[in-house]
Amino acid sequence: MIKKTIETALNEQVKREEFSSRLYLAMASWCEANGYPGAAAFLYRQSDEERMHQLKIVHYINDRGGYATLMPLPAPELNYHNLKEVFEQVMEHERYITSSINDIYELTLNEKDYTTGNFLQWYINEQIEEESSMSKILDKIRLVGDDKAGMFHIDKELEAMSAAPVSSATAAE
Ligand code: OFO
Repeated sequence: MIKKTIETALNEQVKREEFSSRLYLAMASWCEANGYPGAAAFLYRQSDEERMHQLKIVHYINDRGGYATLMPLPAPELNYHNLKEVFEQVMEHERYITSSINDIYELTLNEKDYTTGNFLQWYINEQIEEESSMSKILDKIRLVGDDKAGMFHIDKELEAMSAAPVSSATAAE
């Protein structure tokens, strides 16, 4: 049976992952409406991934005898000046998510809940990957600056990156 402190912390993470999904959906919509179809496809896919991250925690809490609940979410940002700003905010958000996962991991050690600590390892690894790929994308965007041809190329690259299906198998582990 999961401890109340851990259940509460995990439910907070359910909320954060759900917010991530909404945030990336809002960003995807902005990209689609502003001439970046590749970035839009990439962010729609990220939004789906975040939903999988959320579901995985929901199932885990319930499987351990807790109760996964949903909370009210703040409205995501709807207006961006350019693609650089979008990905700067993605980067900032991913760093925030990483630190929230680390905080819960620390709590599991203090509470001696090694099972949940083990469960969180998947998220720790996922955050390493996400931060690294977002930082590479942001570097490229910063490099091309205002060059339209360069930006077109990046958008195509993002489109190619979005082709891989969202792995529900991983989320269902
Ligand atoms: Fe859920 O990994 Fe990004 O936020």
